[in-house]
Amino acid sequence: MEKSSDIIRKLDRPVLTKADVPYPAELVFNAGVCKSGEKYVMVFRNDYGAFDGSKFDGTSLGIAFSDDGIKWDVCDTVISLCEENPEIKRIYDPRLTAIDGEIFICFACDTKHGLLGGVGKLHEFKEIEILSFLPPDNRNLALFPEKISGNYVLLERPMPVYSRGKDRFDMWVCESPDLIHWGDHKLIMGVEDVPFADNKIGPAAPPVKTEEGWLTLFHAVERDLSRGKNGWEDKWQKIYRAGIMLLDLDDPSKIIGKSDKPLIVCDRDFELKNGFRKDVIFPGGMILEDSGEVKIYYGASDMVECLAFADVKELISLCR
Ligand code: BMA
Repeated sequence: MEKSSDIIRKLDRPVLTKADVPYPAELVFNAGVCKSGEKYVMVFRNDYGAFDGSKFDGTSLGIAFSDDGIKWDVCDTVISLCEENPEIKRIYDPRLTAIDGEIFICFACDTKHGLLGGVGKLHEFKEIEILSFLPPDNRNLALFPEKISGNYVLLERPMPVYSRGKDRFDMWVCESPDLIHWGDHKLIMGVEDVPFADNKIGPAAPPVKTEEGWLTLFHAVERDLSRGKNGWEDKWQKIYRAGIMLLDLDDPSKIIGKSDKPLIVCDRDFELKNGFRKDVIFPGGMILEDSGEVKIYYGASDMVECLAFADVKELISLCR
């Protein structure tokens, strides 16, 4: 079986599952994580209710806190939007970024007129004030934890169906003075630049600053047409893996180096067994500790949230 990189040490169980959630929950995955003071904060996706063969009754965003990033307490209320918006069908796949004591949240948003990437501010760990949307179709936004050359910087993944052919989506970056107006969009990396992707790639967790560059996770998707039933649906042909690269500190559209091998793949029973969509690794959170330890939070098989550890120097070496 394919293995994750040798420098990855996985927690021997998921870090969060539906059993930890005090309200109806089925799939608990694709979380965003950041630190707020001494506490770790997690916002996770919960698909709940009955499964009709293609989707669940509903999707909500739950919130949890931890003192060590490993043992989590889930709050008994979910996150809501400050204002109702009849266009919005659901929001999901959150990524959290703490800047100057405030927590910003990027999320995917299904609307009646397309898929949007949203940027918002999290108020009192309860409500999201939506600040801006990237035009459809776009998803997988991740906000850098500080301004670069005076602007906020956002990783994005537009979905150009006509010009690139279906499902051939690449990784981009853009800037904003105020988190509302976005521009100067630049390509960072195409699907063809990742040896373990032939379908699409996309941003994962918000990048982490190191002396040598922005340590940046991404997800990479390969499609295997010989695959049949791999989970709850009749057919699931995609394989999602996590990759790692280093972006230039002053110009994050420039790649300093990247690993040509996957960093994290599904290689544990608890990531694979009974998975909703098997062989999916979808990282949404990365924390660099003072000790040099890096915590990587990732959804596994669209079913549970998991945690892997690595050393920051080893991650950088892998990229170089
Ligand atoms: C992507 C997103 C993620 C999901 C992944 C694998 O397109 O919808 O939420 O984890 O597919 O199913």
